[in-house]
Amino acid sequence: MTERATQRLTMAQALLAFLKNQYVERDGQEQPFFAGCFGIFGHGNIAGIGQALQQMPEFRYYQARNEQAMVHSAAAYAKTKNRLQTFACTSSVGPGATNMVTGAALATINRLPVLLLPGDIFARRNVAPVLQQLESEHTQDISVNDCFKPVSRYWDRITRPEQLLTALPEAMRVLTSPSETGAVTLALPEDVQTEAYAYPEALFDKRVWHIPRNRPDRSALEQAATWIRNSKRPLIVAGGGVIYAEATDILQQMVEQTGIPVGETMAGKGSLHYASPLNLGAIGATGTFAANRVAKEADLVIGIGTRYSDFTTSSKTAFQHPEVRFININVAGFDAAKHLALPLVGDARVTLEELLALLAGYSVEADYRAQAEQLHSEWDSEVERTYAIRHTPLPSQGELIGAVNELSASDAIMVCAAGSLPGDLHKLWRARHPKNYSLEYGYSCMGYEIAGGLGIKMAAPERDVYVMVGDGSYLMMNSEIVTSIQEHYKIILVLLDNAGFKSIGALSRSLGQDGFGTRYVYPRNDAWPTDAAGMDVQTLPVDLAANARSLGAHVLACKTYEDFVAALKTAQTTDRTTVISIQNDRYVGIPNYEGWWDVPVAEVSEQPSVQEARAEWATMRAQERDFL
Ligand SMILES: Cc1ncc(C[n+]2csc(CCOP(=O)(O)OP(=O)(O)O)c2C)c(N)n1
Ligand SMILES: [Mg+2]
Repeated sequence: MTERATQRLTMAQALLAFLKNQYVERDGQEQPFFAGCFGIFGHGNIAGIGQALQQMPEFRYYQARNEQAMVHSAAAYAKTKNRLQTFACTSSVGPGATNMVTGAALATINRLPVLLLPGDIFARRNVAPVLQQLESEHTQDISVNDCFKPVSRYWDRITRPEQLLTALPEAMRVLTSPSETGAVTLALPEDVQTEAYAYPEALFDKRVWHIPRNRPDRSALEQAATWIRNSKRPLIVAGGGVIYAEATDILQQMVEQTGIPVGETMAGKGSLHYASPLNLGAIGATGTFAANRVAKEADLVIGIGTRYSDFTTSSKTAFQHPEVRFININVAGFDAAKHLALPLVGDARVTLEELLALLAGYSVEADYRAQAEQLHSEWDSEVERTYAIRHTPLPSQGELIGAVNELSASDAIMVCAAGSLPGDLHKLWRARHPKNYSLEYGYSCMGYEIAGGLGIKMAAPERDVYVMVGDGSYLMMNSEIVTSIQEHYKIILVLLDNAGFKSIGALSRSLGQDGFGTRYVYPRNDAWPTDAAGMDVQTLPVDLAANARSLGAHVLACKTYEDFVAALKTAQTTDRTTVISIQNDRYVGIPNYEGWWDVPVAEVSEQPSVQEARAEWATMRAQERDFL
């Protein structure tokens, strides 16, 4: 037997030495898969991963403020890099670890690769309970890190150093798989991280993971072409997969050649330039009247890279043609099969190339194309109208969105995640390139915005990054302003303060509940003032501009639309993270344009407003389709 070459390293050192040598390649372009490691140290990782990072400065360590935030930064980075590069994230045991669970869920829902390395309780157990250990009287084989199982696409616990030899290739397979990717969690007991093992040298060889562009089944493709040729009113629903697969050019070619109009999902917005005459804009609950009218009568829906969330389908009410059927192009068989579609399981770009070749000479009827183009231009006028509103004394959100859109460079990236902004932006933002509109709407996680903006800026330092964030999200997590200052990644933060939850306030009113629990005001007589209290409320003594300033940001506080425009121009010239704060009106909303979202209303209530809302809900609920 030949003796294999080995290297004696701690488990943590071996893990990082492996990660450093992992590369990916797509379309012949190769790059390292990991850009470094975010981390917050405690006893659960300082002597293991911490020591290894210290010893390996070429695998760059980034200090974060909050473990949840660092996972958001990593996910946003991966999103911007079309999932071809990401970060590892190291935490201590216990609270540091469980802080990452929300980030893991977000990454997995959005199909974004992140590698999570939570510290874990001692494998040798004799000193238990270690500080922060949650014990179980039924088993010693459990820790809080088991919480990562449902939110990870691959989960493992490394209880012996040599288990890395089998765990790491699996972790990489999942992280680099377009269909399986998401959070990968390797729980690392704090003692095992520091233990040495003679690792085979081959573990540290440079390894290049090919990212495939899989092609769908040929007969399914031919059938899809026949279905398209036979349809009268086909509609494309463009999802995030179009952008990740870099299929935007071929999509545009397909649209021009066939005349099939396009509605865009939250993740898919930017698939086509907003001015493209067959781009009907946002589809679904937060959609445009253009996309929603065409969806209603479509007899064939071609979903590309979409998971058909309830926002996209208006809770299954968007597609009302009695014979409507679906063709789904998706790397994941799971998504391709939704709505009992004809599944084209494959990469969006190569699938569209093959499909387009089969559609040579085909185009929709001229009337249909003209109708779609007409709707596109009517919608564009509606955006224009909304951008031009000058509401006083407090500006409207629509005009502020318009200002950011019009004053930002066309290659900038706008980031958002939760609140009333995503719906308004989905409708109103004029996306000028595939990365212009970066919404996290899979998990719609309040607190993602600033951390996400940082990750995006790290992925695209040459571009301006505009983080649009509500006061609620800002209060939930603004800590990464500090990291952005520390690492000299400048983000421009547009903070829209409406003293509470404008979005959930409006939702609450639509359910007959009068905004209960959604205003940032003092309780009165031990009760919550609803919207009925009007201005007769005591507001909170909170100064978010001062808060941002205290974290080291440059702050521009504005009152009027004119101040805001001036601040946007100034923000482009500052040397560090800049916060533009402005109050806006809780009650001036962007209308619903023929979309719907199923939020069930209480079946029993003493309030007539709730009873009415329930009756209205029941009529819409009846329109939900099964697609069998
Ligand atoms: C972590 C998290 N908690 C709760 C929610 C539910 N939620 C959605 S929007 C929202 C209010 C957001 O407030 P703000 O950021 O001020 O935005 P606004 O609605 O005022 O535009 C809440 C509580 C969420 N999306 N994420
Ligand atoms: Mg708010």
